[in-house]
Amino acid sequence: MQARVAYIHPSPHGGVPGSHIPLDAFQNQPAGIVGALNLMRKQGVDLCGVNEAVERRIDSGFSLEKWLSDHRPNMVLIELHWYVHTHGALAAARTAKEMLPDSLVVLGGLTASSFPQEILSRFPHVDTIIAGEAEYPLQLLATRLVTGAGDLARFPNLWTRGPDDELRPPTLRWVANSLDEIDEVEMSWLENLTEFEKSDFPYRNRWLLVGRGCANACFFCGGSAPSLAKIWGREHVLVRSPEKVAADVIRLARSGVQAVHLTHDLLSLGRGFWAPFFRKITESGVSVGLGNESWGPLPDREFLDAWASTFDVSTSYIALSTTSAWSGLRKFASRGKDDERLLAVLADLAARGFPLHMFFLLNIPGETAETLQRTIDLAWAVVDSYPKNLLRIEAQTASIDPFSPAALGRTPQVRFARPSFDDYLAVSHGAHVPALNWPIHTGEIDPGCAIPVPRAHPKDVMALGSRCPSLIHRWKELLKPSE
Ligand code: B12
Ligand code: SF4
Repeated sequence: MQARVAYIHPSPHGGVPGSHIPLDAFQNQPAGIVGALNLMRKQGVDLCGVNEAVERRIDSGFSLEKWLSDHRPNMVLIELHWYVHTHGALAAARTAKEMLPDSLVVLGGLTASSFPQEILSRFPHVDTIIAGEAEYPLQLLATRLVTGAGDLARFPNLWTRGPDDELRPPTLRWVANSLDEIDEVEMSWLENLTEFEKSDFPYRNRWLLVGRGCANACFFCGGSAPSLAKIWGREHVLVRSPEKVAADVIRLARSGVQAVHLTHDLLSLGRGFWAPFFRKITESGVSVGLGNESWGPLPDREFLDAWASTFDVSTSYIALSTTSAWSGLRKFASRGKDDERLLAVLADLAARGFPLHMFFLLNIPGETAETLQRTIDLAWAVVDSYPKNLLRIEAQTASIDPFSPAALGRTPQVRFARPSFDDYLAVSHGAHVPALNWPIHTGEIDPGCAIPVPRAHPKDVMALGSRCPSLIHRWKELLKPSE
């Protein structure tokens, strides 16, 4: 029997009328799906994959129908991990079912895991949902496809429909307890792999899975400790061994990849992880860049020296999620940063020629015109002092992930409207969703202290606009400056 599986990373909305988001936006695929799909291949299935957003970047006339009719899979795996793909994933499911009525259409990822009942009862084109971590359930699905043996209703994490279309929740929950023996690198099954590797940067880069879960509880985050406990039953952070992660970086570098971006922060993992990781890469002699986002701790000199002597700094980047210039608001987002050190670290990074990405989160509960002005002051101070060719600065308005601490009602100071599945549908085609962005009730939140930087003047603020339009957009909205 033919056992062909197709994996689809959908574009954000698949072309629903009135959409405001480009169809080639959001080209990243979940790093962890690579290993899970490679496990299926080990069971003997023939795997092909397509990234609709990348295909549309290459050719705006790309047709998913045609791709499916060329490959004719008998199982179609559609990724609904990030909620920004909600419309797109459902559009892809419809296309797959209409084209190939006998194929099994499976959805999976964090967002699908958060709304399995809603999706199965409203969208008949979806046959089943893996609501949880996927390695083992996908292996079982692959074996079933190859041998015909196995009852879907008994597979862990799998939501199905019964004979009368009644919804059947999984009878078992499964989470991985090791990711070390899985191939997280091989991706020759993806169409236009080299183009995929050029998403976001002009050189070949890959995201690499370092682990699963996070010990923090930022109010907006659906990957936080309480969220993953709720959505997946993941009670502990799982980290791959530093030697295995290093071996993957070396393998990627030898295949021509110029930079590897890690899903988890080396600084949060600590010296016990990064020291052996760096050592193994130095011993291999490969030249490759590294991408790392700090989840809280700031890098010290020892770490930066080790990084600069191990990796190619020109294709590296370090991301700092400063979040807000007000320490009180940052604390709310579990993103404590030592203010005294922040400016010194920025000077050190600039002197070493590190590409820097700085992220700010706007609209944190408790934000006022004054806290926003101080964030702008800080952003301007960075723009003014950091080498322009090395700096990328971004600001996003806070939104609430499914099952985030905010959506779970675990933010004692502030209550939020719990977003519905329809809110995420609206987000994925760019409609304005106020319920996602504004708290119902703001309590007393300690605003903390401001970082000591000079105040930005209106002309500085406008100059910042070319580096980070969203900061200016929000500033105009809140402060209504007289220019
Ligand atoms: C590193 C990271 C990124 C990296 C990319 C990492 C990558 N390529 O995997 C970058 C910075 C690019 C990124 C971007 C975004 N991110 Co992000 N990211 C993370 C972070 C910190 C770790 C990711 C990780 O390793 N997760 C590991 C686990 C969660 O997933 P996994 O192993 O890769 O995948 C398993 C399952 O999800 C499942 N699965 C996944 N897909 C599929 C598909 C099928 C068919 C099946 C069956 C199963 C399945 O199987 C896998 C194996 O078990 C998480 C937070 C966290 N603690 O997890 C946020 C997080 C996942 N990101 C989030 C968001 C919102 C985004 C953005 C939308 C932000 C934005 N507005 O731009 C974008 C979308 C990117 C895109 N599509 O292009 C939210 C998601 C909430 C939600 N439910 O949608 C999270 C939870 C937290 C957050 N707010 O930042 N992100
Ligand atoms: S946003 Fe916060 S809770 Fe979420 S992964 Fe990052 S550090 Fe962890």
